[in-house]
Amino acid sequence: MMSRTKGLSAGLLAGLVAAVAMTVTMLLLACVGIATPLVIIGDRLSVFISPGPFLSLMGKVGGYNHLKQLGVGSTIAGQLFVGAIAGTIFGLFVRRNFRLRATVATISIFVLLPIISAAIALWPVLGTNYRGLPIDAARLVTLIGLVLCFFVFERTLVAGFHFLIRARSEGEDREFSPAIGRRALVLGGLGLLIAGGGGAVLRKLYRAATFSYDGTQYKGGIVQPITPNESFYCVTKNIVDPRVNVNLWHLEVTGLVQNSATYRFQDLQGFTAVEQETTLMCISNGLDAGLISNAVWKGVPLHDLLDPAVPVSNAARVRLWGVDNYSDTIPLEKAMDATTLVAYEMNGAPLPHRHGYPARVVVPGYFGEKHVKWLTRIEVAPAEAKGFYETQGWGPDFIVPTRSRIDGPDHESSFFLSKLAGPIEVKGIAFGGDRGISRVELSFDDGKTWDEASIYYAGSDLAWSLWKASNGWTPKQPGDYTLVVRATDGEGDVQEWESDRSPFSGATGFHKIVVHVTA
Ligand SMILES: Nc1nc2c(c(=O)[nH]1)N[C@H]1C(S)=C(S)[C@@H](COP(=O)(O)O)O[C@H]1N2
Ligand SMILES: [Mo]
Repeated sequence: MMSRTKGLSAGLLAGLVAAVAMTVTMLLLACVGIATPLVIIGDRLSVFISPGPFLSLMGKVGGYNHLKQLGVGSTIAGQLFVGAIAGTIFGLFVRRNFRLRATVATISIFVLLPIISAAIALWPVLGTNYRGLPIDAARLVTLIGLVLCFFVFERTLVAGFHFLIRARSEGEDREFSPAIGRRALVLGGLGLLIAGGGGAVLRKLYRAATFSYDGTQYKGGIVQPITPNESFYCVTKNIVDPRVNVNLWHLEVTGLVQNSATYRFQDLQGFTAVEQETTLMCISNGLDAGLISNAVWKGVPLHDLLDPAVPVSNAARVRLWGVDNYSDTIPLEKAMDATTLVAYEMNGAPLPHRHGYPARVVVPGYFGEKHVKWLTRIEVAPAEAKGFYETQGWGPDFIVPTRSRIDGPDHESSFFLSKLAGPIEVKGIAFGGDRGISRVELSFDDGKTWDEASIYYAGSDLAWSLWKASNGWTPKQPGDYTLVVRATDGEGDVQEWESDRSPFSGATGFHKIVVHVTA
């Protein structure tokens, strides 16, 4: 029997190296779009964090991107830690009976047991695939990937441990310590080499990650009636977004329907297409923020896919699934609305990857979350069905309230009366969900008096309008001016601050800016 310390340290080192090898396997799988615990653990856990703590956590770590990095980082650290502990226990145990090549036992403990626990714990998120495999196939592929990862762990642990203690197992007691020391160096070096390779893969993934564009805003002087695709605001829950291979991709219509169906991309293009200008806005868009953009979408009305499926009598909602395992629900009635689309083109181009290629949902008048990207399943569901953010506790109201924003001049900007060549241009946007915009007013005295602004671009009823101060703005005297804008929607309702609205149903109120005018 080898000494306790030797069993312990050999196990610890072998376990650590095995965990490194397993983590690198996961990174390689991630490169080909297979879901691994590195990212789906975060997806699995985030539904348990309600929006309040979620936002404050996000604030503490410095934003969504940092939260995502923290998630991956702690998963990797956790895996290395658990691997090292498992290796140590293995070492302590095997030192008593290491002559046993305990393959059945080690496979049971380090492959079967983890795969069963992972399958149970991660079941709801296993159907994730970043190349666009349909959900059931994705679940199988994710499980196979997990088996591979655990197998790499088990084989590396056993081989590493036996490599370290070989001198002893050959029955040679003398010079055991120097031999194990040298072998430890070799194994540790190998571990570092694998970790280095993993670092290279990690950097490659980092470049492909969403950190560079998640949270992109569209506001200020650059705002045009139609947002160019490259500038369209962007929000994603993912660390690396899907890059769907359209040949692997399917669109399923299932759930509470009489006829389930599966469509390929060409089938979608075979339906009569509609083109529709629609503005999207994120539920977390602040009063002055730019998580809002406008595009012309082309696609198939959702009801053309739901009609032939024939929803059954207890059908009440439609749950829309992305290949990234994101989901959200809309009322069946809204799904049947002629303007709710499965869109595959954006401003005349195929959907860009980050905006949901090959197809996304467009649900006019509802917050951005409902516009599910990388759509792969349309599930007709009962009334209690909930999506990703709904489970977190966002809502209960997902209908966009009327909002408006001043895009110019900038907040806290200064003007010299003496240097003004002409009136100051004051302009911005107004958005009334799917109700349109009928009027925009502007105040230069913090809402005491209001002037009519002119709408110089009236979008469709599903889109924003662009407005400006009719004759520009010529301040009469120096001072600090508070500019406020308010819009009236197509139904005649004036934008207001809704004091009783849940803080997780989107902000209401008015965008104000302060402008300094000096002599
Ligand atoms: N599949 C999937 N769809 C998704 C999301 C996501 O993370 N995954 N994010 C949602 C959110 S919160 C918003 S605001 C919009 C943003 O769409 P955009 O990035 O095309 O502007 O997509 C929604 N659809
Ligand atoms: Mo969003």
